Amino acid sequence: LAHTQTLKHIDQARAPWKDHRWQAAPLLAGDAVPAEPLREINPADPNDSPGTTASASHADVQIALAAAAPWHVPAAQRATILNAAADLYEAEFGQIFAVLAREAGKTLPDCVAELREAVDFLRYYAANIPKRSPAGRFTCISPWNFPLAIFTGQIAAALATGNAVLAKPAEQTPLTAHLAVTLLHRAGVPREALQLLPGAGEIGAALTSDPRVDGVAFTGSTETALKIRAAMAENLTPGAPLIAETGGLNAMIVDSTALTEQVVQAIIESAFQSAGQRCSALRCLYLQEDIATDVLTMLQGAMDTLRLGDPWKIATDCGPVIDDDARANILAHIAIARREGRVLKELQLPAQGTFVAPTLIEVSGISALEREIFGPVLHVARFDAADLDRVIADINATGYGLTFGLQTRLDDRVQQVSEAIRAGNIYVNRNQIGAIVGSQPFGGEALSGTGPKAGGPHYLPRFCAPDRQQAADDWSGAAGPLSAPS
Ligand code: UN1
Repeated sequence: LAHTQTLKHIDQARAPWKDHRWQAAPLLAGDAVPAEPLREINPADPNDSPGTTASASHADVQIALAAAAPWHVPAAQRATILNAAADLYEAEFGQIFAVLAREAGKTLPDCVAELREAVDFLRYYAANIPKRSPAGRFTCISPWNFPLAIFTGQIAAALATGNAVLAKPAEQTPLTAHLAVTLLHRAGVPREALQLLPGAGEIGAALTSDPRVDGVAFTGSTETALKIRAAMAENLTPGAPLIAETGGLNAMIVDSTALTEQVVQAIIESAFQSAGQRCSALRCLYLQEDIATDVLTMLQGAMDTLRLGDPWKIATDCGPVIDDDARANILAHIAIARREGRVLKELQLPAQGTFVAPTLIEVSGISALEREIFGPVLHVARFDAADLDRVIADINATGYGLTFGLQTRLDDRVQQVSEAIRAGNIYVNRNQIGAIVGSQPFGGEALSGTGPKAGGPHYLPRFCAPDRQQAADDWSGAAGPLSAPS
């Protein structure tokens, strides 16, 4: 009953925002150059527009860079203001859930998780400010898949340490970003310390290749991270930090001692929650031969119970993918598998909206995947106990190292496999999405990111003025951040 009442409460808080039109525009410490606003579309319903966006221009980038000023107040005052912003986020949960659903296609459980994570970032960083000077001007470039949590996490880290932030949200989710920045300003963050520049990749490029920028936080594709690193090396002061969280090709190994019902639940959540649009999501499932047929039967049964549809509906498990381009990209991949007769299961699609049906595809192994498929597509391979070392080698050979899941009841195997797998986050006997700020910091290795992990103790120091020797060591790339696999 308590649960039902909570849902009713959420529903009531969201209701006034069902037909609201939000507006996104540059929020600068100066006057922006007016631009023609473009209409945004709800990915679940092409007839619904959540609002309009006026993008930032190159002139706006110049205005923002000239006006940016580090947040020179005592750390305790910054902490008070970031905590006040967290309070405002919580108070505005109805509006936040509504914009997340209508702009990003987020289901209610995803909205709850996203607000929780954003608030946790604000409070965690506010409570852990190091006694060091800020880097200076920090560009934060965030992805559409966590338009509130990752957007807020980057900004909160840069602000907590006293930087001036230039925030470039994903092109697909400017409305959520605009609302977030409005709340941060209302809580007391000065405009000079936090400016918003919605726009396409070229705005991000301008904000990462100007010598006035002292550091960059980026979450998105590995390809873009490599371009940013090159642009920074050419234009920025040597040692300027790049904190990148990028893609993954994440695997889970299930051995024959695992608890099968628990495994099926963990697989469903890891592969299909958020319509598979998390960089942490499970892409390739390895089942030990002895139990593979049983697990696959249960998994397909569990997929049948997934409710695919309007994310505004409380019962929906799986919403749309972000836009037409994303859908076309995923469907092209499924089409190849279908032609090769490898599709084991595919659900029915809703009549409209940019949906991709949760799909199960058989593969020989992870090396058959050429790229990260960012959607509700799960690949499954079988392995024999004697092949475990080869499976681990294949997973490491992808060059990525973001998340990894292991399901087993053998303690020795937990030890052995987690030492052998290269991944930033290894999860044992649970799902492999949903890192927790403070207790499970999130980040990748190798092609999956530079570290340090967000929501962990080493993150904030990277937003501070580097000590020169440390900076030289970092930049030499000795640890191989974003290096290609050897
Ligand atoms: C991402 O998908 O870009 O562990 C990051 C999770 C999230 C982080 C995912 N907190 O699912």
